Amino acid sequence: MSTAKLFESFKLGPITLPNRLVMAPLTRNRAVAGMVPNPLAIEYYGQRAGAGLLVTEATQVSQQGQGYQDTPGIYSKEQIAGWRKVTERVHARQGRIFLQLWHVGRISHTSLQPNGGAPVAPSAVRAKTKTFVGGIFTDVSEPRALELAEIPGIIDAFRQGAANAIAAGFDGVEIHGANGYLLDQFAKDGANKRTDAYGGGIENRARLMLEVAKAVASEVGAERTGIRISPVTPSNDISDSNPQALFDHITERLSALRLVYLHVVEGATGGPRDIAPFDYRSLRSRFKGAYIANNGYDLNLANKVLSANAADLIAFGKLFISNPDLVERLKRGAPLNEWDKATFYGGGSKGYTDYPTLEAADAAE
Ligand code: 8OZ
Repeated sequence: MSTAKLFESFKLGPITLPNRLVMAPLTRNRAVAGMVPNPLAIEYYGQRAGAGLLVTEATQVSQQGQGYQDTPGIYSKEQIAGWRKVTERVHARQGRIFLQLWHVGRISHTSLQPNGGAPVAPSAVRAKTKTFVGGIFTDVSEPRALELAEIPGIIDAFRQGAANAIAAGFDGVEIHGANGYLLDQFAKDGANKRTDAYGGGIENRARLMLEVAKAVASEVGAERTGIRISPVTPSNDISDSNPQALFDHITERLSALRLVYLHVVEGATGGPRDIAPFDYRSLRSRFKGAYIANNGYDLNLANKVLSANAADLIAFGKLFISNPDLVERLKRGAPLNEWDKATFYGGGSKGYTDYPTLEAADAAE
């Protein structure tokens, strides 16, 4: 039985996590009519309640914020009621869960948008990437630039989404500022060509992410507000000419807002950690709250980074898909189930709620 740092408790704002493992946000495309979470999500998240903290799959704050088929929302009464059943199950199993607030920006398709309109973006620059709609991968649609007068509405959708999440029983929210979606599009100069207060230099490009963070924190409390960033990921055709300066600035401002955690995708999301030079310690030292490290961690790297005090918590993605009892397995040095990529996105219980726990596997022998 391991007594490594990964299995020590941690105080995250008002809540105490029994261990340092976070289940990363994972898109699963199983929402039902009205973009309500699938009833199976109750069992899926409930099975994983042993994580120090669960972060839900990315959840759009408005219809405009949706970019893929069957991703859940947090803007209707039915969605809130669906999520309430999830938080009740997780809490009944002594778990803790944050909801990830999402707006995809230009990574969308007209078929998902209100009245079949164009997806919105900082600038009318189409991403060279695909989305998943109507059961197939297809090019994202040509976006239109948001008008200055529309920006308060975007901030308000995040604020309302956060309020709705708390109404649904979540312990807090994570703002999705990563992976080439709307807030990352505004921050990075590969996608943001604006000439108003939201474009140009670093302060202007960072503005929307910081205004959203401030609005969400004032709605639900900074001690219940985390944020996820991915400084150098090329996901969704995003890029920036000087990510270090940009994210040093963003991190200082997020720290001043006293957000409870900074969740950092180190390297290319789901890919190489060393895709581009970046000093993550610079973010760690600038941020007063908790630092969650993510991307390609295993038990050894996690313990090494925690021991060096380079992070407080470690987020695991794919390993949590295939191992509902990941904490127990790592603690005992038990074998891990392999994940099945074919059932990541869409479908039913297969590859979702049917991965066995150690206990179930032992009982079956
Ligand atoms: C995989 C498929 C679709 C969306 C992200 C929300 O990368 C996602 C996502 C991941 O943050």
